[in-house]
Amino acid sequence: VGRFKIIESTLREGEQFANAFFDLETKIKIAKALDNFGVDYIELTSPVASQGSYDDCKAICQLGLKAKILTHVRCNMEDARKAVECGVNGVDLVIGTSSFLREYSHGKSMDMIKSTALEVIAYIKSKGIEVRFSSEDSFRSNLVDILHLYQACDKAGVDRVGVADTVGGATPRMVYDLIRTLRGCLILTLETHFHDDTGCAVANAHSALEAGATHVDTSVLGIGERNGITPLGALMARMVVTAPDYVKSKYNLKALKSLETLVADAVQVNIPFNNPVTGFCAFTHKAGIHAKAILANPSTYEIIDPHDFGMTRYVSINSRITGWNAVKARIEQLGLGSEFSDDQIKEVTAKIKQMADIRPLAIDDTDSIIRSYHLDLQV
Ligand code: HCA
Ligand code: CU
Repeated sequence: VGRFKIIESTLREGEQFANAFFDLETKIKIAKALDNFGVDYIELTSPVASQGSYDDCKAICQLGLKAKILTHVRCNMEDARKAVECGVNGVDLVIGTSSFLREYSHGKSMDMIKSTALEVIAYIKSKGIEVRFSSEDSFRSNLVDILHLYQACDKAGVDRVGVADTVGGATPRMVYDLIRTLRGCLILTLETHFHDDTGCAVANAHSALEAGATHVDTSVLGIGERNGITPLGALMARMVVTAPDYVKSKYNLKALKSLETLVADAVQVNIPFNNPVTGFCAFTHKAGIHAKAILANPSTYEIIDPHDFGMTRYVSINSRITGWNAVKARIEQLGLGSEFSDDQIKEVTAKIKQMADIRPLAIDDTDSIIRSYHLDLQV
């Protein structure tokens, strides 16, 4: 599970998000922010899509980023030539292998797919460029078919093969089984791509890594076709718990919030309230029982240390489920700690609860309950 690599696809899969329109300036900002975060690869929209996509791909290749630049094209010679022209470090080839896609999309047989794939791989390798071959809709493809295809690609010197849950229907167990099987057939460098239609994209990525996958595709906030793919931030949250040393040393976790804000603004959405790590309440503790324990030792109710991501925890006292230990902590924050006895804190807590039974309270409301109680103490 340890040493996985990220193929960041905000500028490819993410461009397939309903709201996405990235001009070159925005693409450059996002590419630099991803590079600063420490992703291994940045994947760009196919240069065949439009003239603008072609020009932007070239421009981003010339930025001299640490991350390797990939573009993502259909598995044919024409697309491959365009990709190579742009100066990318690698080309991600994709073709549908499920019967759905063979029948209703490109109409090719498995034999045709294989012979084209081998020709295209040989061409890209001859240019000294990295090449990956992926079968779209892998989980609804015939296992024997894709195994033979991957093995042929492997023999032809492909750098990675890719597995994609294009429709988001796979479960963590299905993922584990398929990745294990491929590893058992000596396919050693395995990229994985999970859509989130059934809410399993992060769990599936984790399961893939457990089974021996080496690369995971992500996008910032998970943006992509339909409801998107494995979100970079949620994967970081998952993996900082699973492999803390690797994740903390490799990725610039403190830059996550600003990266997400950049992309959220670019596509005009908000960071979801319940987003792992960066959602506004991700480190807010409310119930009195929780607050007491959190104040004594944060690990009691936090699996992730907010400071690893440059975030802060917040103990809410603005509700009827608060407790006097939490109120005491707030009183100390207000610099009034030495002026209240424990009994007085319990009394002011009762006042807060009384008020909170009547209406929702904001932090200012509870602060002023504390302050006016404090004033009354002095007369
Ligand atoms: C699509 C293509 C893809 C490709 C994934 C890959 C998918 O938009 O359908 O290259 O591995 O989800 O299958 O994003
Ligand atoms: Cu996809």
